[in-house]
Amino acid sequence: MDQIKIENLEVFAKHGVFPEENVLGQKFLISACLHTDTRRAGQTDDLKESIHYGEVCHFMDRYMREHTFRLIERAAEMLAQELLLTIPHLEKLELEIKKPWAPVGLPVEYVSVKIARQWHRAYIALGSNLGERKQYLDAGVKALDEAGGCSVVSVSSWLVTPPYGMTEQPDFLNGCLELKTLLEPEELLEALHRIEKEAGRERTLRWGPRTLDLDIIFYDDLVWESENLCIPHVDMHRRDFVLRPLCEIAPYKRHPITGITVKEMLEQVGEAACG
Ligand code: PH2
Ligand code: MG
Ligand code: MG
Repeated sequence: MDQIKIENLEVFAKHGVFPEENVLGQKFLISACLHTDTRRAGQTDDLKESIHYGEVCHFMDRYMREHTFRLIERAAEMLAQELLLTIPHLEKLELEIKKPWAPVGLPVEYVSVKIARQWHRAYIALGSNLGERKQYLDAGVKALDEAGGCSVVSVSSWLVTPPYGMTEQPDFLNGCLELKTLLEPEELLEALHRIEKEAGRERTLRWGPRTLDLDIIFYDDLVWESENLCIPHVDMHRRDFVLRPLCEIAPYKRHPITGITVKEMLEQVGEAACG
């Protein structure tokens, strides 16, 4: 991806662990590397197709002056998040905050913190087979779109599917959505659990009936396994009720381990079902 760079923007602000720093203030130098596709702007000569670096400078200056944090880690974290949420076309950001007058008591050019933060793309499968199924799924989409650092990009249609696995339970309503998120996988899982809980989900039977089930299918091209989370979802390639709606919104997305597209996985599941 292309980059737009801002080097050593000078800001006077009051971040610091010592109370004097929060009163007197001092100089900070901010450098940002903005990752964005500049091709459209390059072709059209239209600023709206790119990132206005002047706006970004003023945004950073205002944010740094209007907030006071103890740590430059916190200042960088918060500023990076606000920039990604606010600036259109900004996909990824490297941000360095330097403190040239840091109260170290020794001659030092500066101390700094440098972080990289970015938007991730996740695909989430939704399912419900208790009560007002459509309302639960719609509420799930809304809650995800409103969750901090999350934005729903596209949603499949809702499909009625017979129960898979434990078959003695009501039919499901299933669908999938694409999510833009600043959350890391484990944070995203926590957010999904919170939303399931708010939909009255009670975890009694594994694979039992539920008001709302939200599963991470893909997260970028990440392959990840931990105690409570496996990405890609372990059984997705066998599940018609995941692949059919997912194929509506991401037919050519490839499984990061097998390299097989969603469309191909769906065809394979169909063939297996036909014997
Ligand atoms: N979810 C399960 C188990 N079985 N069957 C269908 N049709 N739809 C589901 O969402 C589903 C299921 C466990 O999460
Ligand atoms: Mg599930
Ligand atoms: Mg689940």
